[in-house]
Amino acid sequence: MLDQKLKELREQMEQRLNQVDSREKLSAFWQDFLGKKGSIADLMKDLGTVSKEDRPAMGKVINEFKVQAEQRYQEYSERMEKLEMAARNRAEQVDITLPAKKHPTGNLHPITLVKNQIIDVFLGMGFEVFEGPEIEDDDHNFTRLNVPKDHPARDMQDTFYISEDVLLRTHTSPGQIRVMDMEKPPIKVLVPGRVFRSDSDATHSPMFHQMEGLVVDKGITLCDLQGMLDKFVKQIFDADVRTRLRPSYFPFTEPSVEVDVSCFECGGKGCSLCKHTGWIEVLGGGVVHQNVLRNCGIDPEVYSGFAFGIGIERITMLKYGINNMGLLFENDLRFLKQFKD
Ligand code: 2NL
Repeated sequence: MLDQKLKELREQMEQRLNQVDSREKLSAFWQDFLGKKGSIADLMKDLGTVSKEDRPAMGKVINEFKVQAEQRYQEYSERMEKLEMAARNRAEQVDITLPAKKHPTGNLHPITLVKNQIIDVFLGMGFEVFEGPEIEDDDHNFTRLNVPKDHPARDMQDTFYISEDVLLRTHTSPGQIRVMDMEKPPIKVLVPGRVFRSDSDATHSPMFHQMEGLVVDKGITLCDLQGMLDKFVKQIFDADVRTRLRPSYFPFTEPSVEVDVSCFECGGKGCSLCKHTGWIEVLGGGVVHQNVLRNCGIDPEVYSGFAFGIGIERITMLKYGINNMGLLFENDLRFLKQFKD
């Protein structure tokens, strides 16, 4: 009797297990077979009807069946876990080949880009960078730079005065005066910054950007200036541009020079960029005037120096082929976004 029941239960168990495809069905299987009111518990109860002699052997068989059912349950439990994990992985799968969402980013202003490029070139030559104040006094901006009292640059027409002797710096040179006040030679410094002149038309902005350099040491000559600036323009414009110096005049340098580069557009043959001269003026400089050194407590019998001034707007326009300076100050995003690198 019990033998027969056991055989049927074995078949039923395999049938049920074959249908198990979820945790719920597996739970139901456990309830029906191994639960308190399940088939195996029923078998145990039926054991009472078996004769005393057969009872131990029968009990052993039922127990073995129970262990077997538990093992099968365990197997399916693990199988369900694997299936669930696989289903979850499928559901949560991400396409790693999908391009990332682009975050809108800003970019540096072309003037800042060029300022940084110029600084990089001179850092490579061993210069240090110093920034002076934008509000200066007449003494640092003019007097100690050997600009005479009657010089037109000092005129109210050209300079923004805050009071009789306080003004917006007209060049970054007062910054170098401050460096010479603080440090003894050798000095090798680059001074970038905003400068102000009371001038406003298509080619002049009342605020523009300058970068001046100053080198003071024993035995510095105009040749050192030419050599360094030649290396500079080759790195900023093109490796095969040439330079030439033309005589010029600044109150703070003697001799003074304008530095031209051979036209990087036409190679010197003549085009509209170089106005058919083959040369483009890029900056001014010279040998530091002895009066300027003396005004900073540096003995011109022992030391000499060179200085130069670069207009950053001008270099930016030349480098990027910008024909209208206004574009650099209008902050039209359609213009500025073109400098994203
Ligand atoms: C230009 C010309 C120049 C200087 C700047 C300078 C500074 C000191 C002493 C002597 Cl502390 N010179 N600066 C010298 C010559 C030219 O700038 O055309 N800039 C846009």
